Amino acid sequence: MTHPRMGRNEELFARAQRCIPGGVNSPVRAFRSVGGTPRFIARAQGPYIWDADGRRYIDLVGSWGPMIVGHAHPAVLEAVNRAARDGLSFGAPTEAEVEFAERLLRMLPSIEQVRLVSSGTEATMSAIRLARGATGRAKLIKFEGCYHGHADALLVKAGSGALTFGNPSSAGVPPETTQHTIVLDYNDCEQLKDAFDRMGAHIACVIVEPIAGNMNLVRASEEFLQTMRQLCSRHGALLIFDEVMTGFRVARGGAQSLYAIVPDLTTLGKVIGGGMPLAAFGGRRDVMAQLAPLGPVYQAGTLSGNPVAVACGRATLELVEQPGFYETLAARTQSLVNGLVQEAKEHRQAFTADSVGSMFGLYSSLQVPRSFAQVMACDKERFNRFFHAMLERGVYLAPSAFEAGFVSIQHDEAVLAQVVQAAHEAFSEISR
Ligand code: KE4
Repeated sequence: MTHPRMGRNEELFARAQRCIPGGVNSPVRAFRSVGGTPRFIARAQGPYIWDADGRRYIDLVGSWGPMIVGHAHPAVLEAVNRAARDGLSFGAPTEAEVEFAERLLRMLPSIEQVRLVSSGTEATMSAIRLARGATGRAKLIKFEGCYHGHADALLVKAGSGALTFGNPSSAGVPPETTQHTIVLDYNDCEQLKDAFDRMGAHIACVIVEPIAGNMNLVRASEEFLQTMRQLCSRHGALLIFDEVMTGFRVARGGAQSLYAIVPDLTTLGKVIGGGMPLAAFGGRRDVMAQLAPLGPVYQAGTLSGNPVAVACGRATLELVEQPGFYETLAARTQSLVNGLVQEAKEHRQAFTADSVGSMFGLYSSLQVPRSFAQVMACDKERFNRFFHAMLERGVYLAPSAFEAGFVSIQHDEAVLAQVVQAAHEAFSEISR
């Protein structure tokens, strides 16, 4: 199935670039990694999105994670409309926020208290400030390939040596802002032990994606996370699980339930907002008590706990808590991965795939990567050819070889079979 020449998308992209930097409000949307013109989405429903030319795609990005119940779910829209009719924002506490906070505490027992914010970046930025305030220490450890939003202290690439402090990975971030950020290799226990041996008394926190999704999907080893937990406890540092992507995505209890590790703080976003601006950070009561107005660590937000966003998130979490939701979703995602791997093999294409719950990785490589270096060794050009061959066949993959993909409960077997059929044709095309 090929599509007529693009019209409206190119028109809109040209117009957008005149008034918005790069024509997008978030860089990855610009298709610069895969080339070509980004699709301007006009509407979405269930597993589908439609672009400005009216072309339909099976959506495997799901707004980068939030749309786990599918687009425009009737129950979610009804909840949003009902809340909106009662007003959009009050800048005052509401019962809905209390109920939502109680729901989060019930779903993630490691969270004893929680604060709602409006984006994942705000959640991680606040969690780091809180960790630094609660411990009185400045240093933080993150891992190359993990993304935690765009707060200054986190826009850091690995220094020349593993233990040198991070260098800013963005202009506009003064070196003194990142001088306390140590960047280590993901899944490298020796580097972690070495960092704590040398600086344990100065480390406020370790922040990690317990299953990485921002360098494509890379699973943490049990040993890596257990070592991290032990070292933080021994040295009085706080362990922050950034579950903005994995929370309520990889399992009902997030990645922390899969690894049976109790972090000191957890950050959440995406799924908990159901597509609206809602994120959160929470954890140990003694640590959260350091936050204003109780304690000395300041954090605030005009739209924090916004009633309409909370209604959207609540309706979404009510749906994901239904019996069998995660089991069904994981099984379907596994069947998609199996189908893609099978098609790659049949076409002798060096692709493989992996999934955890309804988050999946598709790698232009013969091995499932377990490190940032292995991800970087993937054949990006080959991925890009496959990406466009799939796009032409009505399947919208993440527009980067280094991003995870997402399946919703509305992607039933018939829809996923269409994805596998498109892959059959796409692999055949790029094999020519
Ligand atoms: P936001 O500020 O984009 O809501 O969340 C930042 C964030 C924090 N932590 C993790 C683990 C995340 O994955 C993210 C955001 N993820 C990207 C997807 N690669 C958002 C997409 C984008 O930047 O447009």
